[in-house]
Amino acid sequence: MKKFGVFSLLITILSICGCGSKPQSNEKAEPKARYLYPDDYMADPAAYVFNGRVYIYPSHDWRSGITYNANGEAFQMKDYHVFSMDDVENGEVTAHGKILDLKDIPWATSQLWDNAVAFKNGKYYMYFPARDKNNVFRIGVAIADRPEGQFIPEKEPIKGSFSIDPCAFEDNGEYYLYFGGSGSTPDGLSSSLARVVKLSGDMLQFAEEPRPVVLLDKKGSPIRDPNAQFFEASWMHKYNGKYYYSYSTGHTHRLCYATSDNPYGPFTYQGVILTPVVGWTTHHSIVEFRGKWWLFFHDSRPSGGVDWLRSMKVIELNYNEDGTIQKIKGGGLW
Ligand code: FUB
Repeated sequence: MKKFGVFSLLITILSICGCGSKPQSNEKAEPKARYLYPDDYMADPAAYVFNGRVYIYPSHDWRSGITYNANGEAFQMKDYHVFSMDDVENGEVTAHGKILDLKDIPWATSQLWDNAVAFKNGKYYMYFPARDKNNVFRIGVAIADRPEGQFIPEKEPIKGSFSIDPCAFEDNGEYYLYFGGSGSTPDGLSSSLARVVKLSGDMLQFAEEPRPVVLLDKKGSPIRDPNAQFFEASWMHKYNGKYYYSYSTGHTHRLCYATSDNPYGPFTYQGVILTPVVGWTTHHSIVEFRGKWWLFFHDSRPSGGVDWLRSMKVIELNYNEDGTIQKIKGGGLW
């Protein structure tokens, strides 16, 4: 995440007070989105249905004292919590508490960012990124018997893993991990490339070399428009037999999506799911629960626009008859 600066902060402040002289959008906050946990800052909400309930696994933002810089070091998350509910619209959100702590992960040193959880053969597997002892982002696994945790981390990260924002996805009994984020490759290069990899049968390793997630425009050419290019925040869901790959465009602050007939892609760009929110980052998950589809996401409105103090939200997501997703307004002014 190479991104923050005074300009970013200024834009965010203008977004919040709605007083930018040249706003790039005049959208108002989406009224129907529900903040899920006003008691604390939680971001990157990864939502799943386990045992008839929705479980949400966010990143846990806090005031570490580090403010914005080019490497995203303001995001010093050091533990994970889990939340659940049985009614997305109005139900009580149960906070189950802490499920994994940085100090208990032998290989990790900092920055527990967006995670993902998968269920297989009676166990829950959490995939999470963190910086290792060489300051490189790797992806680790932690295992639990229940969705509420506790999650016990493996001693080493996944062999050959790198980067951030894992998304675990099950399809016909095979498990895939989508991941990647600009600036978080081992060589430190900015790489706007997502990866997809099949997981091993024991869920603890990659079963193959990660492959690029190829995103094409409607003419079949690689996407060059910054408003549509991948930056971070991979998510995969399936709808009517099609694979929907969604992601953040980073510097242009949109959540976009592309579809394919194959979980490996290539994916054809379809459009914007969520226009910019208040705050620099945008990150989400999409899940079906009791016949409705939901977009879980975050924004920085409750913190007064602090990019690294985000709050998780949810809003219903609707499809058109042709399978395209109806665009949702994020309420930001980027
Ligand atoms: O929460 C830390 C990082 O911010 C995530 O990994 C990115 O996707 C962005 O939301």
